[in-house]
Amino acid sequence: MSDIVTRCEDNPILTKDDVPYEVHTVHNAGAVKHDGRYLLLFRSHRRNGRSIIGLARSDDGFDFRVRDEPLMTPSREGVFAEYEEFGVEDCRVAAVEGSYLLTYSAYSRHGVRIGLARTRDFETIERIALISQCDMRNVVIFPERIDGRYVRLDRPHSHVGPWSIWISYSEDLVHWGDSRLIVKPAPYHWDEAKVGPGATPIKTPEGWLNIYHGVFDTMDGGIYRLGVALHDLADPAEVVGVADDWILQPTDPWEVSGYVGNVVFTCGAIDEDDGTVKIYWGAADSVLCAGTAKIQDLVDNPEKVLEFRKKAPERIKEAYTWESVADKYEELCLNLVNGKKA
Ligand code: BMA
Repeated sequence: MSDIVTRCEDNPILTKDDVPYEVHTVHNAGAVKHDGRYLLLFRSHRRNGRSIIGLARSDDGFDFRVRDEPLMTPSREGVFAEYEEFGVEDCRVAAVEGSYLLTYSAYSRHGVRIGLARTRDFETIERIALISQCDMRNVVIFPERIDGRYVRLDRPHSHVGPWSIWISYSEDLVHWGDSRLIVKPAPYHWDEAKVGPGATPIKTPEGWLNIYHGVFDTMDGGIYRLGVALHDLADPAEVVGVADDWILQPTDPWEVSGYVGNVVFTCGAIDEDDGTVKIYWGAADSVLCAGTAKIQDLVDNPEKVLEFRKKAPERIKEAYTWESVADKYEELCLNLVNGKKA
């Protein structure tokens, strides 16, 4: 079976050696087309272990040149200074109503939350608001309002609940609510430990294509892979399908080992008029890679994306519930109290 994503022959397409200022890594990048050029808003660790966001531009989507200065460093002003103290990470970009919305993880001694910024030209960035409390990561805003409201997928960063994809809505981009969990990790599956939104959703005739990341814990640490889900166009809380198989897993040496080994992690993908999509992923939290796929293959190729539609509702239902875990725990405690062996 051939791979659903064709890796770029020149991978990794960006490394720290391409960056004209001092960084230790180049990875997880939001992606968008602006004025006919491809832009990547990538994350870099500095040598102090904290992250900043840089900008790279390209005419063909593969050969990128990095801007002389970083695009975003932790703010020194107002409320943003307090909440970005430990760095800004994993930026996503959505082209909405004539400007570009950037969502990024803001790290501080208070935890991780989401910042929202806006730009028109990728030179001047205006911070708008911190749009979540702690702890939240991986926020992607849909590129258009749906039923009059802005919509986002997000992922609460919780050690109590399952690490799942949620959906939230807003009238004004600042205040978000009506939040609901819509995709859980599936037990004993490649994404059983965590799922989280990846690239900004792509509109297809069959639904919103959500290229997400999933994690499987092994004795050797977590493996980060990419998968696909499809959401109803008119009501994206309605999950039409989640593919059974992953679409990309760490394989190349720079994906398998690096700052954090066995990681492919996406924050952005760009759909083209010819029915393909360019997917960008951070490899081993160290370098940046690109690949292409046919959108139709991702949406419904039955050979490659196993029972894409049929499997999904079942899969979501099958995901373990925390109530059942709590029941088992209670039973165990009662047995111990009653002197029974577990
Ligand atoms: C996640 C985030 C990502 C990172 C991934 C793998 O939790 O921190 O930025 O790429 O882990 O380390």
